[in-house]
Amino acid sequence: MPAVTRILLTGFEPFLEYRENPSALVGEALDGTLVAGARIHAATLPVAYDRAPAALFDAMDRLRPDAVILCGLAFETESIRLERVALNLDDTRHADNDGTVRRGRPILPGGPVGHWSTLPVDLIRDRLEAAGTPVSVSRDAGGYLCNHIFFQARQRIAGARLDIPCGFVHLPPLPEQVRDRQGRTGMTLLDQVRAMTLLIETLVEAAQAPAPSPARTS
Ligand code: PCA
Repeated sequence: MPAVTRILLTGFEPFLEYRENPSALVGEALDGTLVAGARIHAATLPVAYDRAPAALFDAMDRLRPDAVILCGLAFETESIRLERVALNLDDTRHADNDGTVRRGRPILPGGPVGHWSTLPVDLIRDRLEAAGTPVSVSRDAGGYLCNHIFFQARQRIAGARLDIPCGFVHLPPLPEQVRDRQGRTGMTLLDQVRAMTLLIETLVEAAQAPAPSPARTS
């Protein structure tokens, strides 16, 4: 993995009944800051199948980042949820912010079934766990906009043969968003920002680590 000095960090605008989206707020908090020597550039994407990819590609073209970290809200989770795979599939009954519903539809007909995250997912989980941050690893990012943009980003990076890590992180709701839900706590914005900072530090350090030397044969 080449050195990481410029990171594109994306979040999403509010959607459905969620009036605030912590992913955009985390981006706003980290925008312009330096984390482990890498400059963070945040962008907030529309929750719309027809508009989100153009907004992402525009930010990628302008910035030419050496890592892309995509974030969104998963209302049902209580942890920082690292996604392993982006599927070539839009599949949910929920409408996007333009009123579009997509069910059982490939994002790129004829394209690959999916793409792996190229973030060091297991290393990040271990580091967050060691720091006492609630963290989980999930197989895929669902069938809505988060999976959609994850697939689009990875497809573009793979298609252009860019050697830049890219992955998706689902964030839990804020405490005030789950106040009336029994047994739920949510996660404060400060804790989410701290968790994302540690995630970015882990990524930057992993990119700096020397490549393993070839095995000796003698
Ligand atoms: N979460 C949704 C889309 C936007 C967001 O923040 C999702 O999980 O697909």
